[in-house]
Amino acid sequence: MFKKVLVANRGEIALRVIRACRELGVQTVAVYSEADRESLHVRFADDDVCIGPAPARDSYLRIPRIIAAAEITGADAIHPGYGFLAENAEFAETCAASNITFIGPTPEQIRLMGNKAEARKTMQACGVPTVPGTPGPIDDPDAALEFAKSIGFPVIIKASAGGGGKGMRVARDAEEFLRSFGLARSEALSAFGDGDVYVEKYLERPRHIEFQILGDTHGTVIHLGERDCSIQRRHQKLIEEAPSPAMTPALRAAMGDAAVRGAKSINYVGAGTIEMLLDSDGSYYFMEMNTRIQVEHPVTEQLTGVDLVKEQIRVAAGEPLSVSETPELRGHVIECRINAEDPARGFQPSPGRIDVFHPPGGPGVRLDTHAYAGYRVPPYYDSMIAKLIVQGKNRDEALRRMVLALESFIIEGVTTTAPFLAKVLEHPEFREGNFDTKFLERELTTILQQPA
Ligand code: MV4
Repeated sequence: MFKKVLVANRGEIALRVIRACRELGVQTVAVYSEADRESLHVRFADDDVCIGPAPARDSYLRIPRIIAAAEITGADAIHPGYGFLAENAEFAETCAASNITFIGPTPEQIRLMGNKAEARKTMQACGVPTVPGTPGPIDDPDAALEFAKSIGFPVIIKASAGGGGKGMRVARDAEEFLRSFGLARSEALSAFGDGDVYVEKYLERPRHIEFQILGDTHGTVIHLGERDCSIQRRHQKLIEEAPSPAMTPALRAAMGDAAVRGAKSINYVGAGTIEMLLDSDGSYYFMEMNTRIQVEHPVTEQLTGVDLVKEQIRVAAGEPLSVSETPELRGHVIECRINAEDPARGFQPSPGRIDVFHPPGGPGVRLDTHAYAGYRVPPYYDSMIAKLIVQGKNRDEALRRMVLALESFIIEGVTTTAPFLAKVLEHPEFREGNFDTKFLERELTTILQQPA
């Protein structure tokens, strides 16, 4: 096992990783920007190093500074958390070159899945269904248009180097396609330094279903069930739950098999997520693979009883997974991401001092947060201040517990999305489990107009 792990992140995930290290008897190092000096991850770690000014590009994204912090403190491994450098193949390579274990998959696996067109090909090669689309990147507008006509409109143009909704454009006819195609290519080039795009049939109202994967260096790859992440706004997930209300045991077996087959085909090591689209007719397609621990991982932890962050650390140290098959899925789990944002003002960030902080509790309630009374939410990073995770014996009990937990969560000083989330949970279509990736966009004004 490692002696000392450097946590290359901030906020709630840095705390989450420090806790897992503690349980494993591993020492920890926090790195922090000048804006995070007062953060809990700095206080909870055994050692801490300031790595630069507030902007992430000058601190949390600076590879040489993080490597130097590990060397100075004698850390033998680095956990990247999510975001920042978590899916940066060059960072994983630099760790290896410095004799530091990167807690995650190999640089090759990160790079392969980071290219969404290559990831599609890899999945097709092992029989995982993908949305009908071009065999790879396509650069000639006329050839691309001919292809779009052959599969039929609407289509979606996606950047190979994109992902998570960045660099996507939907086209509903030939004229719009030609306009969007050129724009998509130049946007991809300026955003990612790679102008490659590919074209897929656009599914109008799919559900976003993702499978949690764990692999070890001994050849075991398993899935831990799905999460339904269809409740999103501008590609930011707001609510995640498991099991998916759209799932059946037979569909889970088929989709889970496909996810494991895909991960096995690249000898995947560590925690990863296979994102799929589930169409209203029950057909499902691989969309992309995330090679990191995800924000919503606690949903799966509560449903299965498996500590995913401890598994990541064990696997990186060469140990076998502590579970060899999909565990029993226990009841129903929902997660709400609580952001310091004002829904009434277009979800504008609401940074500042949290004056009062009274967290909810009770049976089946978990709160992953770095916030406390007196904490100042900095304006430099994403605005998530807490993840509220609630479990019940079934979906109805989990929903009731979540509404009560949101209503009894007292936060003063910053505006949060908690009251908005409670209203989403009370929407009749959400209650019925009848929603898709377009639900929030469609119902936003109705929900905003509801009284609290
Ligand atoms: C799609 C799609 C429909 N058809 N691809 C969004 C994130 C990125 N992983 C890919 N995404 C999508 N890809 C095809 N062929 C729908 C989404 C999608 C989405 C699209 C528009 C608005 C919100 C969305 C939420 C989830 C997924």
